Amino acid sequence: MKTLFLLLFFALLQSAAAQKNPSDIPANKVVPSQKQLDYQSLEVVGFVHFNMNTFTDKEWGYGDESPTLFDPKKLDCEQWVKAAKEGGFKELILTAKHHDGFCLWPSAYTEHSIKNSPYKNGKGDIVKEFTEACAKYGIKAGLYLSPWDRNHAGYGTPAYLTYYKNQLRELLTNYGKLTEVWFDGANGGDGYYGGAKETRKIDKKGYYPWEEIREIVYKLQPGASIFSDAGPDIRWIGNERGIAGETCWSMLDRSKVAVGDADQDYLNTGDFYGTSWVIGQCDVSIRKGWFFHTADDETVKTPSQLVDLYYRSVGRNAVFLLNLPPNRDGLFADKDVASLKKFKEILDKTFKENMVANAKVTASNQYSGDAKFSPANITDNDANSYWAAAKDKRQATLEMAIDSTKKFDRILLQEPIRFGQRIASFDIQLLLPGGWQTIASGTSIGFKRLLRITPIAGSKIRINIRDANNTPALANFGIYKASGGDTIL
Ligand code: FUL
Repeated sequence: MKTLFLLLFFALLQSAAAQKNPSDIPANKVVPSQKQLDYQSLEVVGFVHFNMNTFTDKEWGYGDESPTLFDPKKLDCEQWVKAAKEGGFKELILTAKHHDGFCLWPSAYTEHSIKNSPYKNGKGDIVKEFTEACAKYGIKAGLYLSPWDRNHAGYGTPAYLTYYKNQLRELLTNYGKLTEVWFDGANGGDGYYGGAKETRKIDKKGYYPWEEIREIVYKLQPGASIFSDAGPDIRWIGNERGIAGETCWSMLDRSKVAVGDADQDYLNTGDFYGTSWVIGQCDVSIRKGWFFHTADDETVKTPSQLVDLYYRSVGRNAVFLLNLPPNRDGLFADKDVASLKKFKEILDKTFKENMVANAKVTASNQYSGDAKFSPANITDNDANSYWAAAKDKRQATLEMAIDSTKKFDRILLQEPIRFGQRIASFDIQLLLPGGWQTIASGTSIGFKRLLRITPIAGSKIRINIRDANNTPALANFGIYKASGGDTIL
């Protein structure tokens, strides 16, 4: 009797809890992993192209450069990390080995490394200094290990693949926690190759054992995301200008892409029908080249140019990967550092005040009467809470009153992407004295969509969701006034 009573009591408790916390909307078939959700929320990450090319003034070394040329006199990885942090960067990725094959760590598998350079009399290890500096300042660390190696005699044969995997294991084992491993698809063919000095063509689809390489990464660094043209976690956005497609799906059909052999337009927009979740990453350099060249000093991107790129990358559902190349001393140049700092200041200022924070929102329909799906959730500045439309609906409108005396020119929308990327088409409308007017339109939203318009004010704003691949849902909505420096439309 007593047991029965207890059982009944717990059953009642459970059902009360269920009502308090009704189940979420059903997720799409294609959703991000927790690792991808975490990665996407980093928004801005940095590349550090620093290696032999820094000393030879090249972009692609041939592979015959003498290690004695590598000699950064004032190298300070903490300076890099501090500057990146001040710029709002959440991760840095170092080129441990670029195409010329020179290694920034004393690899046991080659003499073509820092151990034969004057740097710290051959006792240095820049991968170590870098990863330790990242850990010290709480910034995530990633590594780039070029698959193409113009120094190695065995490049193109199975011997090189063994070498490559050994190097990968060294990097993944000896340097603490990594959050990203970057696999470059570039391959120009010719090189030194141990003195052969010839052109070597590899079978783009068959040479590298990508499946095995991925297993090595996941086994040794389960927290690391893998970047390549083909993902699987993060994909190239298809250009080196830092710009995602106006329409940018995180979904991709991975059978259509291969490392070093992918349709750039396809990567740029992703695939509405894609069967895998692969985050778009927009890489671009703060200077003309990927490596530091004094001749590029005038090309350092201004803070407003960087802000513009933020809108075209993060604001289009991708991650912004900005390259910051240290100079020959081994330091970021002052001009680059100043640009980064201002970049963050501008963005912080623009997005400081959401003019619809905590606004009362009404929706044309709602998933259920429960507060869990309430339209109020889109203005609560919490990316986890969300509004969802009624089951089986693909369209909805959400409306709120706004201060008609205050102009705004930036609009933010976020989907709760843990349920998949759903919204395919939307308009933003404003109530003006003459009636409703469409002030912005878009297709995909995803993790974050930012729209820039000329300053305008109205008495009500409406989000008109026109199409979706499942019950549409929104996590956040905001309108803002751009700050000084945030000027490019
Ligand atoms: C390219 C490389 O060839 C460039 O040198 C640079 O590393 C860039 C990020 O990727 O494919």
